[in-house]
Amino acid sequence: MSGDARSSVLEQIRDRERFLVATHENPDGDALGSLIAMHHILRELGKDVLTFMSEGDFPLPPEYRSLRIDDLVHQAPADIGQRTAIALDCGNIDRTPDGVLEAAATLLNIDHHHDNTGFGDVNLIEPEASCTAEIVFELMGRLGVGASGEIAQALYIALVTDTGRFMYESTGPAAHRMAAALIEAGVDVQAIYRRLYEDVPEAKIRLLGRALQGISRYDQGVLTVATLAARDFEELGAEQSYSEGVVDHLRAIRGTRVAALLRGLPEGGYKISLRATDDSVDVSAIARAQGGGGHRRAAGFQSESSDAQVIAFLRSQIAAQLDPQDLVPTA
Ligand SMILES: [Mn+2]
Repeated sequence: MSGDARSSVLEQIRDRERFLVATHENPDGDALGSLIAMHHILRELGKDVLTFMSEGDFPLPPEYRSLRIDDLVHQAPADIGQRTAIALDCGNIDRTPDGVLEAAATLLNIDHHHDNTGFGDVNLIEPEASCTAEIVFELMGRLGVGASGEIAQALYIALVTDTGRFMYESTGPAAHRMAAALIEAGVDVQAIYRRLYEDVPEAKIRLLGRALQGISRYDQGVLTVATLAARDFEELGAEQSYSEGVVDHLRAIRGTRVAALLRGLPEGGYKISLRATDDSVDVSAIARAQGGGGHRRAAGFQSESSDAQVIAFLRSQIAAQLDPQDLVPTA
């Protein structure tokens, strides 16, 4: 389906000499893993490559803090106009730093979000890929680069986190084949598992506890919501990124179709993370209505409204998408 875009990306990577790789704000495992892997792949090919990340993205969430990010820049380099930029895992250009990618000679957009806005000069969008790293992995093979230690580890972290440890619906044979290849390349599965999921700061678990204490359910439980105020983070000494993963616990509650976590921002307003349990509600459409985006079952947006207004908005959006009989309580 995206064969032309793929050949075009491969051609650009082979022909160009200077690159800048970038990803979306508040980078997750797939964003960071794809970014680091692509950086190393380009280096293996003998290219000049810079990694762009905003200063605001630091500190990274604790589980990713040990990842080494080489050739890091926080500003557009002076020669950005001669560089080929590669955006990884970015659904839309608004989730990337102002003006940096647009200034590049060519912009390659590599992503797996179905609602990707196609902002690149070349758009390699593969919605059936479980993670952006899966696309990077495939490109790597075609470029004749092997999965060396750091590349393999970065790709594996991306794969494990974006597939929900190989459990989300997007997890197919390709994801498992990729995992097998990375393990053969020497990835230490247990060490990565420990680092991602079992080296959790106490404040993060306490924050989860606070969120779970305050769960609200609406419309016979179809919508499950928890709210964390900016004050909760302060009181617990929790960083913003510590709320990552809370929404997955909400989604697991029986009867839930949509789970929402409202995270109060220090500057006011909320970041809203949405998860759907099945395809009866497309949460990316709800997020897009507020300037956000994402996947059908995982999306997010930001709002200046009050929590009550956000919840009223979510309820009306869900009701508009659901069959009336879906709102009948289930056993
Ligand atoms: Mn992703």
